[in-house]
Amino acid sequence: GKVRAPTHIISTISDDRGEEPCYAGVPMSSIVEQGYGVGDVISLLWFKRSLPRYCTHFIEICIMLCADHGPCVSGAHNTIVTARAGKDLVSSLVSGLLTIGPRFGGAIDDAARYFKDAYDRGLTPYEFVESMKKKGIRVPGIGHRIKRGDNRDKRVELLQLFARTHFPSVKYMEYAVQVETYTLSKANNLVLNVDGAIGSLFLDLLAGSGMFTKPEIDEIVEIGYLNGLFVLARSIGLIGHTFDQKRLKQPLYRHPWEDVLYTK
Ligand code: Q5B
Repeated sequence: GKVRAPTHIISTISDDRGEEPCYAGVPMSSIVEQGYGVGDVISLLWFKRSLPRYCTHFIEICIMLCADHGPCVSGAHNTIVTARAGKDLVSSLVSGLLTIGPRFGGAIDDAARYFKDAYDRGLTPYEFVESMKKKGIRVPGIGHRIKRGDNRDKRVELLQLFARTHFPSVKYMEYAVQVETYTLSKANNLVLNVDGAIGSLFLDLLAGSGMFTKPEIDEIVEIGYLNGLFVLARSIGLIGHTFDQKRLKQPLYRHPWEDVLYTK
């Protein structure tokens, strides 16, 4: 019989060999006709399945809430400086994206990993936070430059409200809130931040929706899908900052000498 030559690439999420491209087996015409949104498309292309509406709505809320946070945060700052150096859209975008990491916007996966491990092992918030301190690791998803115990992050409150209303269970988020109560007793800036809220709530989505097996959840957390939400969302804002600088015809940026401490 025929022998199939081994392929160089294996792909399982999309297929464009037919009359129309399919995302996880769903043709584009169905996506449009069924009124799917970007949350559904993310579900198909990232998780290879259609998720219930409350889950896709939650994904869309994450995207909308993380789209931008003003010009002063690391990503926007880099993008603005790059655009003002006369670089193109893609260069300006990626220079901002490259700042996303463990301190800025890229703590969602680690927040999910550490909160899941601590909750599943039955650690009290005290045991969890103090064990992290002993290891010299900052608790991912905790702490913010400007948000405080008496000036909470509205995004976190909105995500929590949505989940408490629509999710079958919010056990991981409630655990993260208990961790926050403990960290706030140490310092007023150690609030549950947007990365920690998304990380813990996505654990609740994965565990409570009934759409994922336990090994699938472990794989998603281990591979680290969730920083993708921030990367995707913040790209919207970074593209906006690029257009803004070009529209305003801003000149080359040079940091003022007065704002540098020159020392030997
Ligand atoms: N301390 C976020 O730090 C920040 C601690 C901690 C234990 C912690 C810090 C942190 C974990 C990573 C994380 C996501 C770097 C943040 C985001 C998106 C954003 C951004 C925006 C947007 C802030 C002062 C004292 C020190 C530290 C201790 C701090 N964090 N201890 N666990 N997690 N968090 N990142 O203010 O004794 O003096 O040495 O790394 O979740 O990125 O809006 O800006 O949408 O764009 O620079 O929201 O919390 O504070 O470094 O001076 O620390 O607190 O050990 O103690 P800060 P530091 P000590 S959301």
